[in-house]
Amino acid sequence: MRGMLSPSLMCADVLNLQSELTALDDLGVNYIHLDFMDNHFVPNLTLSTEMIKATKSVLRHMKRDIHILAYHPERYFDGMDIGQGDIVSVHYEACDNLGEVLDEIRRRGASPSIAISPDTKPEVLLDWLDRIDMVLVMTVYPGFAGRPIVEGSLEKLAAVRRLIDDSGYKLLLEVDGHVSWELCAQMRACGADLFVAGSSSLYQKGLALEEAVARMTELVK
Ligand code: S6P
Ligand code: MG
Repeated sequence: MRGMLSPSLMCADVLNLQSELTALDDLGVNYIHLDFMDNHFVPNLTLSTEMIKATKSVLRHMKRDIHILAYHPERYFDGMDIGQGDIVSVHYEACDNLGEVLDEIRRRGASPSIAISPDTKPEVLLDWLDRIDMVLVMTVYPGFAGRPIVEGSLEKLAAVRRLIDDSGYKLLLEVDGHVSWELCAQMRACGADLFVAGSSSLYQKGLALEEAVARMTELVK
């Protein structure tokens, strides 16, 4: 399988989200990364549930890659109208009833995924691999765009890939945080399938979107 882009909408022009979405869709991008934050699990707020729900009405081919950086993520599922075709990542560190949350995502027809923050060990995933379709590895401390990569993140990404492959389950692996022009090919070599493209690549100021998408698609192929 080729590596796929998931541009992060919080890094796009937030005053023109509809045209940003349409442009990516027209370029054949596979996923759009939608961050939801509660200002508790992480000290920030980004897209609202209402905005995430509204993306459904404009997307044609692109699928929603929803990343919930919040405690009690299940409280927001109705508001985002999660369902068929969506990937929904919830944080291991934010759920005290992880199994129920994952099952609820599946019950709604979406693909459950576990996100792990930089200080969380890959081994915590072992108990959950049969209930998820993807693992999201955060390679920066979550909450903001433009953060530096956490040391040891590439090794961790490779370790998660090995852990998944050794289990025999066929799961996607997404990398989120400082997926830069310089690092994205190395992240691909570490086994990532889905690349969150933000301010350190696609949304660097002054780049034409079409060229940036083509260049990054080539780097992670
Ligand atoms: C932030 C969020 C991420 C960012 C992305 C930004 O915690 O989950 O998805 O939008 O990491 O990319 P960059 O290249 O600015 O780090
Ligand atoms: Mg994210």
